[in-house]
Amino acid sequence: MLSIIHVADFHISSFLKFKDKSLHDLNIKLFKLIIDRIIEEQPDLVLFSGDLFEKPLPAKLDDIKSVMEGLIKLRESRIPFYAIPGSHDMLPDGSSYLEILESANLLKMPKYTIKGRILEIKPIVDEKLNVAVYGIPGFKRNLEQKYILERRIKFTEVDRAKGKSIILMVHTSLNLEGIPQRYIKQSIPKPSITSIVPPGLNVNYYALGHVHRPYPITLKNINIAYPGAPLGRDWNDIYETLELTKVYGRGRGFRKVKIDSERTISEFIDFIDEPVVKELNIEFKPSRSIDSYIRDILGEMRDYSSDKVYAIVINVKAPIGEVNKVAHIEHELQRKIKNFGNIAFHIKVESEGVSLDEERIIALISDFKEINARSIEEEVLRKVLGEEANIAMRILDELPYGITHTKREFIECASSKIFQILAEEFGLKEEEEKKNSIIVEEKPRRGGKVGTITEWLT
Ligand SMILES: [Mn+2]
Repeated sequence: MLSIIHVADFHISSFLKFKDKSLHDLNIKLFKLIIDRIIEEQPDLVLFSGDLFEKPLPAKLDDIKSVMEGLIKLRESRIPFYAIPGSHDMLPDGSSYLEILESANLLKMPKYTIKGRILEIKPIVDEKLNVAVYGIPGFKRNLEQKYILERRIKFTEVDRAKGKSIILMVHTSLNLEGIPQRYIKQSIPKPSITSIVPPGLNVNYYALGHVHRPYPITLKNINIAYPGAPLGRDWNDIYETLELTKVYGRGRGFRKVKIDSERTISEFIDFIDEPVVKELNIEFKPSRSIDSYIRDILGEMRDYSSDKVYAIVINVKAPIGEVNKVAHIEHELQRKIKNFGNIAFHIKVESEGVSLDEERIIALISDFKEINARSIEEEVLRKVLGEEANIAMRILDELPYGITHTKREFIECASSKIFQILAEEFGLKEEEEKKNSIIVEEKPRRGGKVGTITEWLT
């Protein structure tokens, strides 16, 4: 029997705003807690399904150090850590910090290569554990979903993997039954992932990452699951934690997986009880002073223990004329709470049905940016190019992100790719391609008018 701990979405170095510092520090504490818990559990291996860091170039060196120290501890305990990069780990050239950690022997990544239109994935095979682990990383622009939907993924070394326990790690959003609404829009159907597996390979466990809420929460006889994020990356995730505690009476954690020849059992283990998320509701009345609101809020915090981190969601209902008080309250609270060091708060304002929660809007846009950039681009291109938007999208998708390293390489590789695509789309012959390549180089410079793709070609 193979025993596994499945974790994902650490988002180390998130919550970098000064007012969220306690949450940033908590994330590091949780990472260490998880490492210690893993060592206690002594699994055969750890699967990490992407988004180790919030940004591809992590903003705090200290945090990188903490991550390395944790992984060193695992290595000393001889517990292998298999990881794939998530969309947040990936630089535009397709590389990630995980490669540095791999070269320091702190983790192992199932390899992938982009060969033309095909994503080739190669397993890590461990003969002693009798396991083969494949991985599909999370790309920028959700590109992995295109590879999956269009079945452009090739499993290599299938014969070597056959007969072993098979694991497929994927960083993407799947539309699984009962997955929360906030993830549905950007997700792809479940069969799209199960149907890319070549016949003869029986995947024992799909180790997913990207969805921050653990899924499923109570089911155990399931072989496709998200462990969820230990903390998350913004206040949307904090609200989600609140929902987890309120609706399910559960916290966050990881998944314990057991695979034998008969079946796979995987169980969500919640052992994280921080931050303690509290909700305060305040209604603004013209007659009340700012001080009195502050007194009320601080009064609520009086009983908070000093050895736990708290995240307070303050829901403010205010008539439109009173909204200006919110900034004052925020400022005052920050000044007063600073000394505690263990309380982060977030104010949501609702004014006559209009939500003015700036940060929530920004969070939504940034989610949207990450998740739905594709549909925005498509929309814009369709407006500008009409029918030819499809060709433009194809060009964008097939530009050599991830396989070129210098600007020069990129330009050389990109231009030949573009002409190949144009030739295919317009049915041109080689000769004409060459002729047109000259036109494209010269024409856009003149008078600053760039012209459309069809103009270049005619
Ligand atoms: Mn994530």
